Amino acid sequence: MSEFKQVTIEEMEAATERLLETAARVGADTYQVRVKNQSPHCKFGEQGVCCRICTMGPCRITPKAPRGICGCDAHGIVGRNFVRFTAGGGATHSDHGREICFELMAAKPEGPFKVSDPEKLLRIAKEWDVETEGKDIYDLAHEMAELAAMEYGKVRGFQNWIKRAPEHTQKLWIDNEVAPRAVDREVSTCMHMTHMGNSSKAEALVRQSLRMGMADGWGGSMTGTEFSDIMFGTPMPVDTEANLGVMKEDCVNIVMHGHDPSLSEFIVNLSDSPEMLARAKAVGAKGIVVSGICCTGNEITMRRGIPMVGNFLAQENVILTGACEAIVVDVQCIFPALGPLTKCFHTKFYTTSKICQQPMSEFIHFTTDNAMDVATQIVEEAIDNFKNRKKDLVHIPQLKAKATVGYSVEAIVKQLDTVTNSQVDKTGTTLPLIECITSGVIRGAVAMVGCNNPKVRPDYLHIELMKKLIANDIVIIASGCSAQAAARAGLMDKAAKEICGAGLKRVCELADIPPVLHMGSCVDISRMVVLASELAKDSGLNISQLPVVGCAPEYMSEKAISIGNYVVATGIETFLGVDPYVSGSSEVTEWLTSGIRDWVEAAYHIYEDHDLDRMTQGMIDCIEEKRAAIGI
Ligand code: MSK
Repeated sequence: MSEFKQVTIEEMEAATERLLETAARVGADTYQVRVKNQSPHCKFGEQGVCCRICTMGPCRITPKAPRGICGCDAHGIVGRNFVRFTAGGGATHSDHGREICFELMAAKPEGPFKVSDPEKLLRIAKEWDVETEGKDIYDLAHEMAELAAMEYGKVRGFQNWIKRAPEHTQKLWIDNEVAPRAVDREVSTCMHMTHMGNSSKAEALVRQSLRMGMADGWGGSMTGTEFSDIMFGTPMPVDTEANLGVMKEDCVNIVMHGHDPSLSEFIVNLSDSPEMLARAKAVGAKGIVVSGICCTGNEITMRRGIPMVGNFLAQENVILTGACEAIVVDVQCIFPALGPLTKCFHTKFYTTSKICQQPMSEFIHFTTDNAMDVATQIVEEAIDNFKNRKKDLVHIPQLKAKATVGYSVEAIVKQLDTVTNSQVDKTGTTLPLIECITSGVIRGAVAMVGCNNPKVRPDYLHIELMKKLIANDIVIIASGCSAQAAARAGLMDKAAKEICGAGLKRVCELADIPPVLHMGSCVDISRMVVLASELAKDSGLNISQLPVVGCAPEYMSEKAISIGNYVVATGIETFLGVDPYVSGSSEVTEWLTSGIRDWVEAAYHIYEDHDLDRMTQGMIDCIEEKRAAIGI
């Protein structure tokens, strides 16, 4: 085992400073400048008390004007804004899942869309009571994709996936009206409830925001995850690297950004082909490096070991290296700044989805009919662009960390089978992990998720919280940009066991895992709630009794709040490092941080001051309280 080499926040910040010098040289606009231009932020917006749902306003709540023109108070305005924020996130994740269904409908044995994990397809068909006997695997895939797409608009009943939860949890959801109906219906209900002249009662609005989140996590996101696995393979552990240093000065660099795994899979395949490598050599490059940002990056690293060049707030940095031949985006989390920024360099900026069309980009519509043509055009044009580099602008910070990624639920279960020393056969269950937790070798688990955000020192909370938690024998499962922060810092290197407490270090050694497990992209937080459900079912406990908490310390997106709502509604205490614009209503804040516990046995903990020590202690205390409550 190699010696552990951490990459520190200070090193990453110094690398960014150096890249900002290039930005200044070429007159490029960057988010750091725009943050200054936008500061201080609007206080009404920050508190969530600005309403522009009708044209009588906009209305803003102040001590002198405690109600909007329609008479709505701060609680109604904040609650409505919170519901709409969630609907934005839930719709976004779910539409991603729907797109995956359409792609699976187009799968055929000769490709390019194929069934890569037939076992998972059969397993899900059985779960959904679909007859599999004697069916061709592609006929079954098409049938299942059709059924999954129909879930978005089903007229009656709840999302199919909720049957995966323990019965106790399902009952709580149904009894408290947070069980998700059709995905599209929940989005419509959110918009309808919050139209002028409808709901203004905090309790009702918070309840719908949870149900909306549930339609995401136990609906659209779970479909996105599971059907992506069927098409592209269920992730298993694979070694890779992370940080800006994965780009290579003597190679063609193609950076994939966004969330959809499809186009990036084809680009990865093509960039390895002898024809493309020969083309790259012909223009003077030694090879082709494909790397990823945000969740497209997470998808291709989990399945293919493709390196992670950065996360959300690093997207401008990759262009500032001057060595990026093409940045290819699909959907979500794409800065509109990329168009003008790429024009300061030779970088080609491709948008590929009708959902994400941006000025100053080259739009090539990626569909199931032209998948390989689009991938080929992009890779060829990126290679040909190598010769257009402005050599005096090229600077790739030499920061890089090793990582082992690919911890789907299936992979975690398989890997931990090696840890048990029991005589009873526990293979294929979460019981070995439960043993580690009940014996106290591992105190508990934290699901670290979400974006980074300039309101918080970027990646500082992600990385420092994880370091403190693993030092306290708490294992981390991570996804989204949080996972990429961990990987860039070296926390997904198996050698990071060196900075763990003795118990977690021992487990890492026995199971041959890093202390921070990469579980995938944002939609893959559905993997985390499935893992929590399996732990509950195997241990006989309720999910809310498990010493497990969720944390999004630096999130910025609507999707993150939708995620927070389904994680908390699943029964997992959830820690936020950024206020979701609810501080303007004591009632909404009270419901979210306490009242909802009566419905779903968990609530939010909001740390507006993003204080590292308080957040760490809050999570440790929560885990220890849960341990004490079940007598372990
Ligand atoms: S990419 S939603 S910045 S985690 Fe999923 Fe990262 Fe947040 Fe986008």
